[in-house]
Amino acid sequence: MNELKNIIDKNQKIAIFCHENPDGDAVGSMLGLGRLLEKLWKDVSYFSPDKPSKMFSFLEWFEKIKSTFDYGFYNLLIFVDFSEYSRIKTIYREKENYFSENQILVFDHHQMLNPPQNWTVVHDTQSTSTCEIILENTLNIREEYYDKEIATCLYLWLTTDSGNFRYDENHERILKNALVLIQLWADKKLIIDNFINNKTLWAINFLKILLERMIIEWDILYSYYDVDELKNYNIDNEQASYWLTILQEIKWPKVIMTIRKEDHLVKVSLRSKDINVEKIAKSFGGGGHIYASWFAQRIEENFDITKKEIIQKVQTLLL
Ligand SMILES: [Mn+2]
Repeated sequence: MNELKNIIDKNQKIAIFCHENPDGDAVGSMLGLGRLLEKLWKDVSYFSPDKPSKMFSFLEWFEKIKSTFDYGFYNLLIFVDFSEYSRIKTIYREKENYFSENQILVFDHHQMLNPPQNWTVVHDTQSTSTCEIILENTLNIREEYYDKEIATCLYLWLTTDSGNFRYDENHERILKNALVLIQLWADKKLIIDNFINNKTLWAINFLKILLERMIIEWDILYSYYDVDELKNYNIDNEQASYWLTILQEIKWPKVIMTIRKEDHLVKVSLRSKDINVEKIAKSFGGGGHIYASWFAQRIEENFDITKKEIIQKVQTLLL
């Protein structure tokens, strides 16, 4: 893509943003792309609306990610893994004009509605990750700058979002790209050791709570928590929601969910092996992937009532 090459060549001072509550795809694509740009002698800054989970802190350059933005001078702003201002709302709301006055480059795989005039978009909803889009669109123009660290960052999505090749449909494309990253010396062991095989006893104790609260209703299995509880276990949101991967290993339920209270919102993550949970999530105004999706609902009265309403609605959608 020549347009992409031109934009990168022309602009020196660059700020990269990921979405709030960043997942592996967001952190991996931000740090991987950022390192590639720094190797091209660009001046790169990294911003996240909130502090990324310490689960990703093993990545080199993780500490470069700042959670307050300076609204200073940049030639180019890059958005990775999101294409709606609502996903960087704490940064956006402070100075909305700033974003309409700057040149913006977007890498994303989520559904996108009419991008504004000042955006250049590298977009593929068929792709399961932004890491993959970045790899496919930059390796061909800048292969000589790729190194082990870039490949390791971009590999992160395969362990996190793709769950080590468990959640996705497009096996050929994913495995091909995994091979490309491995040939570029992506450190798969570093990621597995630090992301999978590293649970603290605190985190396991929290899993115990989730299992105790587990409820089975018809074809739905769910558990729930309040994010305020997490500080008792010394874990963050990303570490807590990781346990959904254990619940989803249970054989029979059609839909597996974790329901968490976060201030005045209820946030729901859905998993399935054979039901399109993306459709369910969309009917609540959320989104995601076919077998892994999420949505949020506002609490009107209290957490229990909202939780109950959500379960009932999901049940009717399953009929
Ligand atoms: Mn993503």
